Amino acid sequence: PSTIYLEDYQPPAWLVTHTELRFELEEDQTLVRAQLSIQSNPAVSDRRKPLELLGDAGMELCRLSIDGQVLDAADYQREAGCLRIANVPESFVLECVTRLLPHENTALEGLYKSDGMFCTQCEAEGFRRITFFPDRPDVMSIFRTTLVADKQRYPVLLSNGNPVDSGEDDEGRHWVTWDDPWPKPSYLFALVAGDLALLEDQYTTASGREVALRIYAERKDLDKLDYAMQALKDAMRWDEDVYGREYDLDIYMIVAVDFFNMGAMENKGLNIFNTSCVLAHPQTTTDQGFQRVEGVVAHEYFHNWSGNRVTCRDWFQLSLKEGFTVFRDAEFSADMNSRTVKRIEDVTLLRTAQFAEDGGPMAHPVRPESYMEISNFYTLTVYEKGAEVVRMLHTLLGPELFRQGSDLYFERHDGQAVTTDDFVAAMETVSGRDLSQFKRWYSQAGTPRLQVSDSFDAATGCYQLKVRQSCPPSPGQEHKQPYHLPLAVGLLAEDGRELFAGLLELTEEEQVFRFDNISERPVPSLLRGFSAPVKLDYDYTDAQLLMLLRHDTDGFNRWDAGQRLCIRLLQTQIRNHQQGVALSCSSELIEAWRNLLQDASLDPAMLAQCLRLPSEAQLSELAEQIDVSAIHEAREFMRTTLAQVLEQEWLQVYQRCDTGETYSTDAEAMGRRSLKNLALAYLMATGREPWLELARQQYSQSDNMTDQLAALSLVAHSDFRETADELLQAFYLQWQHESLVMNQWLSVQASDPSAGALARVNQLAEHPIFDARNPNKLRALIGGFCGQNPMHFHAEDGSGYAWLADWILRLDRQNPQVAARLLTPLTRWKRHEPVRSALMQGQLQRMMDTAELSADVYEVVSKSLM
Ligand code: B3K
Ligand code: ZN
Repeated sequence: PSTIYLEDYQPPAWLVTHTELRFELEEDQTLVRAQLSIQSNPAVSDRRKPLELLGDAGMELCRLSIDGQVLDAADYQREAGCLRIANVPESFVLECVTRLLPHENTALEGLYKSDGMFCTQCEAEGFRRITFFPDRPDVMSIFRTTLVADKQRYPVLLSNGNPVDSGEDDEGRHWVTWDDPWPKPSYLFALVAGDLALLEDQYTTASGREVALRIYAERKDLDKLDYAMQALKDAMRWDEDVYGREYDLDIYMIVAVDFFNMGAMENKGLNIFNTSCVLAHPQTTTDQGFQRVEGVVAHEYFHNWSGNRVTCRDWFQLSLKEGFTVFRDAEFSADMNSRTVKRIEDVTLLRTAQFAEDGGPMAHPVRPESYMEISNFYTLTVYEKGAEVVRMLHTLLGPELFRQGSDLYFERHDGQAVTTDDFVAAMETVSGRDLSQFKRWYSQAGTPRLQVSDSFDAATGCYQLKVRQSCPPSPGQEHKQPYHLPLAVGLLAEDGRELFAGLLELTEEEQVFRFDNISERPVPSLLRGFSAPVKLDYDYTDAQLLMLLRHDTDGFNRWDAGQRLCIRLLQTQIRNHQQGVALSCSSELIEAWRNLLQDASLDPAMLAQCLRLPSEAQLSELAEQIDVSAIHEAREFMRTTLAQVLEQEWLQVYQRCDTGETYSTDAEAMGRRSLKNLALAYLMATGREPWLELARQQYSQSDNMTDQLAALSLVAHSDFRETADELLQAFYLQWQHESLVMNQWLSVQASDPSAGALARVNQLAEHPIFDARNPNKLRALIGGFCGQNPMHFHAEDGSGYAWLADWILRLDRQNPQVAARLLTPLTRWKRHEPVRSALMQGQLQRMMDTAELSADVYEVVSKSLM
């Protein structure tokens, strides 16, 4: 596979003003007739360039004509992925007929079938699997689409925009024509054909436009659509209130499909969603699931402006729409639920997975400079770090200027395909600030580190903070320039009084900030709210962290102080384990936790966050060199100790939160459930029988999936094997017809740390509910084992690594995108201790030596081995 570079970007020589498509959808084939109104791009001087259309090498071309004149094979050249026609007029209509085999499309890109219905996924480069087209986001076209299909099998025929015509013939087929008035890139094209049930609602926009809201799903899932509908209406209102953005078509549609490579897709007016991100019902969906549905529905809706009306010039600019939209959906969720808890969750993901990506072989800037396969760049860096970059702009400018900047951005670029520079330029215009140094966040990869030290002169009342910033090398970037970043800081007195709160701006490699009239030596509360995506070192004493945990006025930093303390203690125990020293747990931590547990005034959701130990994945990210067993043993030791010593307190918390209320998804009820289930987890960690009974009772008496699944997974992961098998079997019998619940059943077992895990996952792979063509099932089983079961995936004999490599090689022929994604755990091989590191490398090498890897897997494997 070849590498594409940002610096090679050239504007398109040819534009497509109108695109007319006709799909004849049949069981054994689909014929696509495309009529493209093409004209040379007036902005590009070299008009004699040949016309180049992109089209997948495997796609069958049946007919090609220009202005009605059929071309024969001598009139064009077709080579790997490209169709070239020389000597075309300045403007013309190209007609092209292709034959597709959607039922054989297992890559789930382009037109494919999911459980008997037709659907599409075109971002990033799927449209070229449907017809020949300049399939790049800076070619925007007006689409008119006709779908023809058997009326009985496919009563519902959908595409972007509004239905403008329909009819039927006397052979049982019917057709519908859809018109989308907004010019759009081909990646936003979509169609759906199937036998679907519908939940309908209405929304009136701020300016009075009536919008029909339609969510389609299989009939059996009709009762699981209300929550998504409410989330959609909330998101529409929020975008009007917070960004002044209204919806711009008469219909907004969401379709739920079971076979989908990612979460969802923002196709204009016709979002297509993974069922896991739209279906929600208290009995089958956990609280986390509900929140994901709310967040993803909002995310895709927000793309209508940040992505669709203003889109990306090229795929290097992906974070222009993704980073901004993730920031928007995070703020929406923060407004709908608990702001601090949402922030804690997002930062935990960033610190665990994005920091790991930043420190690994696939590290890339928020705006990458090159790629082999763009699908590999839908990453935590582009999405989550990209959102942090937008958040920093919001922090630096303040909410009012930021809003002015976003208004200007949408106004300047409506209907255009633009760059991250254009986004920042709008922010510069409204603020009058020079953000050129800030833009290094887009071009430099790696996680910056801040080293902070301080001094206090009691005689003069002068306190100084010295901040040094650095950023480690990343592939292709040896040396980094200093970043411009907002550092939110508070200074607290010993008794918790706040002596100062404000925002510092860091621009130099080393900078000293001076505070006068400080009455006593303060404890600094640094990087409040995680104001920049960096690692921060300051040499806190345990006592200072305990003080911050008790008194910090910044909720995020209160939590973070507790985490820092735990991490430090855990790191000591990891070392002890490695050196054969007996493990111990500090009495200060136990007392601090006892205080937290007894303080009934604390918000349960926050309390649950504070009492959760950092995950093994996060401890791995922080380790100099990853020692999977030492990390596991140290964390288990700490967990069990806290469980045993505070057993009575955990029970009281459990009882306090077990209110018997009927299920509701409001933030407080969710907070109580999360604390209750955390308490149950600690009780179970004592290994004592009464708590098994309590868990079993919760399992059988709960009226919702959150409590049921929490109890199930605690029992399933315990040493009480008999009860574990019993509940797993009961759960299976109860939910075998709910595909999404069965995914949970698979992941609970795949992540079970008890002996024999590999044999268990192998058995599950043969189970009738498992389907190796369904990405959700693959993520549950393979992702669950390799990502959630470290002790077994990293078994010392290398069996886990070989198992994953076997799967990757098998899946690569079927679905390269999913295969490349599942590969992630192996890419971290250099970070592990020598024995495992060599075993992981061995499996990567084995894949590398296999002929015919997809571009997706090849890119990840080859870069990992470099
Ligand atoms: N834009 C899509 C992601 C498409 C991924 C293609 N491999 C979903 C989203 O971010 O909203
Ligand atoms: Zn997105």
